[in-house]
Amino acid sequence: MIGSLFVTGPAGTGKSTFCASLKNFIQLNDAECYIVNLDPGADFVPYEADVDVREWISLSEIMQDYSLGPNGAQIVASDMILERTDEITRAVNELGEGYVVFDTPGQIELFSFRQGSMRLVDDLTGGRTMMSFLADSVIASTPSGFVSQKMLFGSVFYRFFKPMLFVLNKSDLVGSEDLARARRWEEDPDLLYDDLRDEKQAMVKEYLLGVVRSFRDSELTSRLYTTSSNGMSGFEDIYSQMNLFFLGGEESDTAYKDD
Ligand SMILES: Nc1nc2c(ncn2[C@@H]2O[C@H](COP(=O)(O)OP(=O)(O)O)[C@@H](O)[C@H]2O)c(=O)[nH]1
Ligand SMILES: [Mg+2]
Repeated sequence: MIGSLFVTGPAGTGKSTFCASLKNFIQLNDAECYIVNLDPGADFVPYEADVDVREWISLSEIMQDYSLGPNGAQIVASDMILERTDEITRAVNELGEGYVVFDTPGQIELFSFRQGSMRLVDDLTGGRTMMSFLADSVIASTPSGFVSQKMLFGSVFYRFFKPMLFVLNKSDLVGSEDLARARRWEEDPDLLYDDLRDEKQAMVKEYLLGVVRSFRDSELTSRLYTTSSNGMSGFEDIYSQMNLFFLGGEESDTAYKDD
């Protein structure tokens, strides 16, 4: 494995589609890329997985065996992935040389907020990993929506403490001006602060402004990536960050500073 990228984010932000497009993009650039599906609950994924946890874990069997509904079964399935880590790691290690992209469960909490996921990430990759957090471009196009997505990004970042790309996916659904403004918000928390003050006149204002101040003070800002998984745009930036981080060169532009 050259290195890996874990694709996290809330349900429906396009994680699985992003994995498929990133693999296509990397292969079109004459490098090898494999996808590992870590979502046992996926009915359908828009790619042919090179390693698939559904080979070991079946949600419908769990529902039957433990008399659980789909939500309970998803939680049991997450724990079963941990029990099967050795077998899944062996399958990952048998893949050829190249990048490995990990698709994570639809619901963010089943991966990002489960005890044991940090260990899983290191076991599966030997620590050779970057992460990405996919947010929804439409939600992130208002100042308060942007802050809410950024807080989620921050909470995933502080779980894993890996180099992490903040990505607005589905960029095809908003105008280029909205994307440009979101990029400026990421680079300049003072501008986000001003725009937020204009948007929110209500009580929550002080709370949200405090959060933005903390982005600025904690330096939890880096660069915003925008992609359209449907339109296959924005992947050159993601791929070049992966190359920079794993193959050397300049310091890559992630919200991660290791001293
Ligand atoms: N317009 C648009 N739709 C997208 C994009 N990426 C994914 N989708 C759609 O969003 C829905 C959810 O995508 P999926 O990849 O399953 O999301 P996941 O739950 O995060 O894995 C599907 O209907 C996709 O076709 C995108 O970049 N633009
Ligand atoms: Mg998915």
